[in-house]
Amino acid sequence: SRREVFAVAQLGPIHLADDKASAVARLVEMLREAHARGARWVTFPELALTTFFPRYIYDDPAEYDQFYEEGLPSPAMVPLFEEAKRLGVGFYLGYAEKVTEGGETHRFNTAVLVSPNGDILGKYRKIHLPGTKDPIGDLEFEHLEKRYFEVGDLGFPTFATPSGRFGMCICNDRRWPETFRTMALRGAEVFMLGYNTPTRNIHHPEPAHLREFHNRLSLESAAYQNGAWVMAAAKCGAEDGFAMIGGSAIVAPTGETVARCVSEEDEVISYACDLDLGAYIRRSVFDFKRHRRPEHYGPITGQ
Ligand code: CDT
Repeated sequence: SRREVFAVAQLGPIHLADDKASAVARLVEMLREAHARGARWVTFPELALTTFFPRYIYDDPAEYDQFYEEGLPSPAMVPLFEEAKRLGVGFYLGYAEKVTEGGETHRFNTAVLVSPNGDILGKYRKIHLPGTKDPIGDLEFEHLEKRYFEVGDLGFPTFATPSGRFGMCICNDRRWPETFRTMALRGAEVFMLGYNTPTRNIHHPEPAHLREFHNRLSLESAAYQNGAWVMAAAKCGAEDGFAMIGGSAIVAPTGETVARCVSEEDEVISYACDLDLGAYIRRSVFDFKRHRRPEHYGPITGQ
């Protein structure tokens, strides 16, 4: 077996008035707790440095640029990068990324993967952006990810790490089986993801319990159908009164949830994951080479 302790660090609310330094201090505290439990890797949430700002309407980049990071590590991230390197803990971190290349500015909803020795292994830029570009006029809040982010341009890469091959995705990506299958076909044994999921679906009225159920269903099916571990970290609780679900979880390749947060606050969960556990699934029922029939999957690849 190949056992390694993985942690998921759930964040409670970050309010609009909270500064990035206080958010990063909370991440560092959870990193230390994860390290004290023997964790080699920590998964933090999507947009982990700020409130979930796509709920608000801004027109001018001068108003919303405050939420983005430039460079890696950005100045705000430095304490986390330094402490993680000192402790020898690798991590996944979600953040709003602003890049200027060739005189053009781009904004993405991004996650970075950092190795336990402090090397930046790579980035993922969110591909399935939910919500709208223009406000829908909901009385409570909006979901304007298409306004504040471009569709990710890096595909679904996977990364060789000292503990195996990992893939990353972000929030809404977890609802799409193509996300995980693409990474699994590229050899991923661990999927890391962060999320901010409003408790109320403003686009479709549905019973409240479905939000939690669909989160869990997506994580467990992704794990089982690809024979991989899933590390899923929520930012949750009520940010300035806007409620988001918790339910951060570690899911085994059997599809079984082995650890789950019980609060809607900052909370660390961990598990000694056997990375060989998925191998029998990938050798048997989901041996892609022997059993997949891509010649019959035309519509999925747009053929
Ligand atoms: N952050 C994010 O992607 N949230 C979405 C909300 C969907 S409702 C517009 C999610 O899939 O959880």
